[in-house]
Amino acid sequence: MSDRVKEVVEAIVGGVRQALTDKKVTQDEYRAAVMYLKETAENGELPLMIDVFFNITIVENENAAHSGTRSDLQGPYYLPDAPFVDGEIKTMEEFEGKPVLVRGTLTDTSGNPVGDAILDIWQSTPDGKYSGIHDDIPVDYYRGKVRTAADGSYSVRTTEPVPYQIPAHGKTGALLRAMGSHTWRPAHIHFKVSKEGYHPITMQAYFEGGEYVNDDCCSGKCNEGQNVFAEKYEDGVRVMDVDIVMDTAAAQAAA
Ligand code: MBD
Ligand code: FE
Repeated sequence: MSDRVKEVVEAIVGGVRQALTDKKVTQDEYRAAVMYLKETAENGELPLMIDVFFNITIVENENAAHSGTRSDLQGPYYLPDAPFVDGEIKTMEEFEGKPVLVRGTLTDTSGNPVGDAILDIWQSTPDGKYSGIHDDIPVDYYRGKVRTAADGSYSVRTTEPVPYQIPAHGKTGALLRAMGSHTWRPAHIHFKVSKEGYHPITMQAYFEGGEYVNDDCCSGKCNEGQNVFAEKYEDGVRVMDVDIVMDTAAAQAAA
């Protein structure tokens, strides 16, 4: 384990030193950057800043090592203790969110159903807040776990998310703007899918044609289109068929 820490940290230090050399970074610039990171941490934004720039690389590592549904950004706002819900994620009525039924089937890479798996789902409020993190929104809103049935199926109702702006007035937003970038992500629903014996999947679902689907501030490519869902309605309710394929843990070991 400590071999792993040594190996990875030495590689990161080497990469950063190389960048500082290449760019001839001065004492003043270096000190300003250290203070910037200090303030970012004091404001609780270090996970956000790190994820904006680096989570995409971890996603690429995962996708190179596994088959099945493509992995995607987790982002800084996952909380493991969301409640199990009975078919419906609690959302706030004041937003009058459009209902959406998220449903699908979980299978393994051979097409067999994967029952009794847990889908842990989370999304932001329409004004870009995550429960349990921002503004004292109770943690049982906009988050919920469901279990797949024996045939691998699941379904859960929620409300449609809208394009999401990362906390724009903090250090991360200011840095992105200083770089000439913006602070928006496409509307998205997060999922973590897990079952013992399978490689867990962290993924997101996006909406076809939605703003920022191809211009995510987190360098995301929105999974190269694979988890982008077209508009489809049943009885006036938008449905998203999010079928998911899990790689086995054995395949992971062999990879
Ligand atoms: C988010 O809500 C998010 O999903 C990601 C990937 C990064 C920052 C905020
Ligand atoms: Fe998010």
